[in-house]
This record gives sequence, C-alpha cells and structure tokens, in this order.
Amino acid sequence: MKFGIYYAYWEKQWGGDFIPYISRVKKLGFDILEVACHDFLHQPESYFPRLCEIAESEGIILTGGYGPDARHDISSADPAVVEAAFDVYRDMFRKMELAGIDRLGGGLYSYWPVDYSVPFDKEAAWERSVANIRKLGDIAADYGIMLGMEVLNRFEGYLLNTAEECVRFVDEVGKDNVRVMLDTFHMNIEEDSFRDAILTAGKRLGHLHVGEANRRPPFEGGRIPWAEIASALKEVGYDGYVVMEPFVRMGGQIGQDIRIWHDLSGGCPDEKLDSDAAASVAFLRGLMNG
Ligand SMILES: [Mn+2]
Repeated sequence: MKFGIYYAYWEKQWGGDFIPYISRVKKLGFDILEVACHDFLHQPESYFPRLCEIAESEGIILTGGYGPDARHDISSADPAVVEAAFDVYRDMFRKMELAGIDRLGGGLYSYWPVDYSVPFDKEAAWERSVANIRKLGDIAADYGIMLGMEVLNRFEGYLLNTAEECVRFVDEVGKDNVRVMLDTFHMNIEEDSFRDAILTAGKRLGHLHVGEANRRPPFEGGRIPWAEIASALKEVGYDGYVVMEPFVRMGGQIGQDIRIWHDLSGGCPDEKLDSDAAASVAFLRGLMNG
C-alpha cells in the first residue's frame, strides 16, 4: 500500500503552488502528495509538465482532490450548470494528464459543501448525477483518470452518505474507472461499522482518505479503530492509496469550508505539523503494511 497526505494541511487557501510540497512530503516519509484541482483552470499551461517532472524526479506520486463549486454541479437541474461542469472537468482532466495525475476524488457527483438553504430533491439529483457521471467517466477514461465518488457526511452532502449508497451509485454508473471513495472522518459520523463499510465497498473501493474524528492526522490510541480498518482493507485486498487529509488550523477559505472554529494545532509552528505527519505515516505504514 502507498501512503499520502493532502497539501491543505499546511494551507489556508485552496490551490496555489504544490511544487514546494513535493520534497517536503518525501522527507516526511510519504509516497504521495494529494493536490487540489480546484484552480487548475487558472494555472498557466506550463505549470503542469513542471509539476509532473519534479514529482517524478523526487519519486512522489500525485493524486487530485476536488470539491466542486455549486456553479459546476454535475447533478444540477439547470443544463447550463451541467455544461459548465463538463467544461471545467475537461480542462481539469487535460491538465491532470499533463501533471501525471491519474485519479481525482471528492464529491464530484454533486457540489461541496452543500448549501442547505437551497431546497433539493435527492431522487431527481441522483438520477441526473448517475447519467452525467457515466458521461464524465468516459471522458476521464480518455485521459487515463479514475474518479473516486467520495462518501460525505450529512452536513457536507446529501447524495452519498454511506458506503452502501455509494456502491449502489457506482453500480448504476457502471464504469470501471468510477469507484467508491471512503474517508474515515465521514464514516465515523455515518457508518455503523468501519469494517462493514469497507467490506460493502469491497473491490469497488478506489481511494481512501484517513483522519481522526476531529480531522487530526491518525495516531496510535486515537478514536478511530485503525487496527480494524487495516484488517478490513486486507480482507478486501485493497491495494490502492491511503491518503491522510488533516485539517488543524483555522482561517482562510479552507478553515471556512472545513468549519474549523478552534485551533487544533495549538498555534504550533510548521515544524510540529511536519513531525506529527511523519509520525502518523510511520504509524499507518507499520499497521497496514505490517
Ligand atoms: Mn476526504
């Protein structure tokens, strides 16, 4: 198994320059750097081959995360919004290919975070989403990209809240490159059992995010049953990536979107964030590869 971390651990705004994180995460003991594809639209074309080259030279794998804006909601009832979504994804996939990124995960089947002041019809959104993700899966396949349908908790999304729902969704879509994606932070809220959720996903599991219940990096003795998760992953023969997605600092658009209203970092310097991440990946590696 390979292990990664989402760059946003150190940031307050989405996007920006991911290149400095490549050597940093390598030094900390990771195999993978997950980047945000939110503003690939605004990056100059020349950025992506450079990103690819530097990652390759460091031996770091890049993966992509994306929480679609409401203006790019593929499940929308407004055809203009859906068309805008396809345009954004096409551009993103092309740039991902240039950057050597072969998988994208997140609430791609809807938008994020959901605005509950706007009324919605889950059944109708589900139908539109299945039909449009089917098309999106074919487009992604042209760029060699796998799409992870990330199951989100009720406060952030309404379409896919459990592994069972996601399996049903992915089966309706019926594309090999459209897979189930789980995240222990969301599972902790919605699933009865971590093990059962992973077994339910089974071979359809395409990507996994890990984090504590309060989104700290996983640690031994934390509140999430890491040994149970490791053994369930082994049981289903999961050979994909395990990417931690910690958020501990307040502020910026990231703090706003993630709802961080108290400082979980204790105001620590970046060096402490680094050592916590290094300890976390060593722990996961020992547990899951052991
Ligand atoms: Mn996640």
